[in-house]
Amino acid sequence: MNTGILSSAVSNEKATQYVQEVYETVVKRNLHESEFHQAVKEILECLTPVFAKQPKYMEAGILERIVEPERMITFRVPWVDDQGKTQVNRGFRVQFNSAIGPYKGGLRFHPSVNASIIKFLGFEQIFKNSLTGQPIGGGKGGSDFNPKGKSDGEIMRFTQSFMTELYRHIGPDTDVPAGDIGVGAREIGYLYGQYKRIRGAYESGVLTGKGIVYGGSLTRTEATGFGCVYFVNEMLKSAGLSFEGKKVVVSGSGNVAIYAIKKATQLGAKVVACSDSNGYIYDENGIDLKTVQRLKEVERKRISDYIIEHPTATYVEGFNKIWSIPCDIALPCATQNEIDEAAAKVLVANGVKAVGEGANMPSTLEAIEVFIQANVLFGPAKAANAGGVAVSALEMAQNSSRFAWTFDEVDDKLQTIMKNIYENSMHAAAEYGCPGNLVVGSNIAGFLKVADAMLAQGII
Ligand code: NDP
Ligand code: 2IT
Repeated sequence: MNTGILSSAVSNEKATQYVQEVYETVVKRNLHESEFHQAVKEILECLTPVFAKQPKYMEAGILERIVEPERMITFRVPWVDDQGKTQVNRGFRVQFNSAIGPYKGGLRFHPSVNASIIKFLGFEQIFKNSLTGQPIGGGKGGSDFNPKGKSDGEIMRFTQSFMTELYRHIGPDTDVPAGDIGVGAREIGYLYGQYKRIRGAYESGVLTGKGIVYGGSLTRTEATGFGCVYFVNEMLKSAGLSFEGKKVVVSGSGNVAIYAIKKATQLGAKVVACSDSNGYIYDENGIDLKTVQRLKEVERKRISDYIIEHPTATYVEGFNKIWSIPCDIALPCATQNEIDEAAAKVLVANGVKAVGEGANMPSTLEAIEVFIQANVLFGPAKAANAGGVAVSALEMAQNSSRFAWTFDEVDDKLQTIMKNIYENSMHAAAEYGCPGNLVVGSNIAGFLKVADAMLAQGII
């Protein structure tokens, strides 16, 4: 299972064999779940030096347990469309690991959602949440429901039906969902309303990403995109660089992409391109974010409409063609596996200096290897996009205290958290023999806290 991510780390035969055996069991037990296999493979390989140095984790079977979700829930979601026809979707919630806190992680509504996607996201979430330094376990959920082209009424009826089953599995101290692809402020509002109605209690902390008027946190909307840029800024600083004057390409045009574009621009960069699942826009004057926000957040239109208002910009059809644009900094903020080996090679050939993953697992294992071999500053997803869930945990803290912080207070905390994640990951990478490798460092730093909690809590 050698992916090439772990070039110089200290390992030994016993640790390598242990990791290999656990990986093979995961593949056998979760047949055809390629995204889940990919996420497990990356993490397990990076952990080999930990088992070599500290066999106690092997002896307690931490790995065998951590790759198996504590619970995986699947359920029917029936709803009636605007034509009066009955529709049925499948709902999921994986409650992966609660060693350090209640399960925490978003909900994704997208037709591609299946058990593999939910499990890869839930598995990543364990280590990401641990990295934030906050007391949150790992979970994820969603549905294969496609929100595109649906009326507000259809979205509400589907979402209410989804919560009518989900409510019995979640709670402020058990499992706290939030948004992800296809689940934003509107969906969280409907989900919260239905939960409150069924439970008959105002449990603010059961969901995060709520509207400000009913218990949401300032800066949560911005947190993932801002946090990703703060993280990349730390990487750039270490190399004596900054965002000032840099040419940036951001994929996607959803929640993460929009606020990554905003912060990168505030720090002096020029963001020349962004995309949706159909194609990308290129504007050499720098993307006009107000137009993108109105098109995607309010009118829910295609990104191609940008050129109607900005005729000097160009639109190119095709999902991941955006990586052929020469840039200094690439921020993939759309979806998994959007940068493959070929795209990574083109980015490197075009002189990319830094890549910050705003999306979850946007680079394939082969693409990551290309970046690492080329000494590109590489910020892996579970570190670079942890700002969203970190501010979600701050939202939970505010809900528990029945108190709200200002935008700047939350933003300051977010900046500190992103800096800590960077430093802790760099430290772990150096300690385990891969200095500067943030993929190895973030996996190890995220793992150790969860593993120690699992050790302390016995075989459960
Ligand atoms: P949104 O739904 O707001 O936006 C998603 C964007 O990515 C849209 O531009 C969408 O295009 C595009 N996209 C989605 N799925 C695909 C696909 N299968 N193929 C091509 N393009 C696609 O989601 P978010 O911005 O919230 O999420 C983006 C990424 O960031 C995801 O990987 C998510 O897991 C991750 N993330 C999100 C966090 C958050 O707080 N929201 C936190 C941490 C990570 P289109 O409009 O055409 O669908
Ligand atoms: O992938 C992620 O970290 C998210 N979608 C955010 C999760 C959260 O609970 O805020």
